[in-house]
Amino acid sequence: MVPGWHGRVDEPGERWHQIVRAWTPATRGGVVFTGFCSDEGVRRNQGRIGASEGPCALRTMMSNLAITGSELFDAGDVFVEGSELEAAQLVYADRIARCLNAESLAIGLGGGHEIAFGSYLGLTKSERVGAGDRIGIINLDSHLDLRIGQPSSGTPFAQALELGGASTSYLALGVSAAANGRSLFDRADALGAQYVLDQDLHVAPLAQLESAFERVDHLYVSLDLDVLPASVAPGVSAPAARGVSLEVITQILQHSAASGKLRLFDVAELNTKFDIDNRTARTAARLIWDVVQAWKPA
Ligand SMILES: [Mn+2]
Repeated sequence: MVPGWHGRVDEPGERWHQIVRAWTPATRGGVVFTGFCSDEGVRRNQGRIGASEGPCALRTMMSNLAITGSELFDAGDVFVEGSELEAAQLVYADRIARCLNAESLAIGLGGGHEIAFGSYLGLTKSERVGAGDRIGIINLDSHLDLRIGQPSSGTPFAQALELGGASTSYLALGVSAAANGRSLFDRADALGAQYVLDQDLHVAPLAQLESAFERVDHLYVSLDLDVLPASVAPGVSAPAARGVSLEVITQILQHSAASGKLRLFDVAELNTKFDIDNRTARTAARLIWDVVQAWKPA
């Protein structure tokens, strides 16, 4: 049995906890989960601490999910020691790169949204991304996370765009005009980033997604659970007053997973301290299931 996975047994091989296996260097394909147990980015960003327990809560809620046909592997957790966030991001990035080299779908379990820079770094380090390949980042988030300065949960995509330059594009979906200052929108414009506000996402922007998929070779989708309404996802570092409906978020994720270009997906900002009846962890687990179910390899 893989640590962290446990649950109900009716018949053999029906639920995720019954089929998940420990990742080894010989693992090829399938779906690989890697945890990033970090509070440090949220602490630096002055949010509510508690995201480091996220991977554990997500495994618990994923345990009883019904199998989908995909092989599942767990590559364990990476921990931030003290305030050594940058060192942990490098360790995590190496694990992600190894999964991607083996043509698995890598799924990162956060942790604060500082997981995202580690995820992006892993993608750029992987052999799947050749010279000149274009990377598309889609971030479902009520925040732009384009802050500059000391790396935190508010900076990952500014870091990614700085590292990736013209080869990397950024689309943020569900951004709250009420929760991001003017300077952040100005920075998004200066960086050539695209964004859609929460108030404009009544339906999934399928045409915009299609054209985003066409323009890239590799897709990385990041889900900050604070993009969901606080009633659906109360257990986050910075709850959204409005948010985007679960139906729209689900559609965006399924569409991305089915694009044939999705290499990497991560879920960030689950804060177990504020999670009422595991509501947020349960929702996140279901969204991960939706991605695994819809995922098409290249
Ligand atoms: Mn975020």
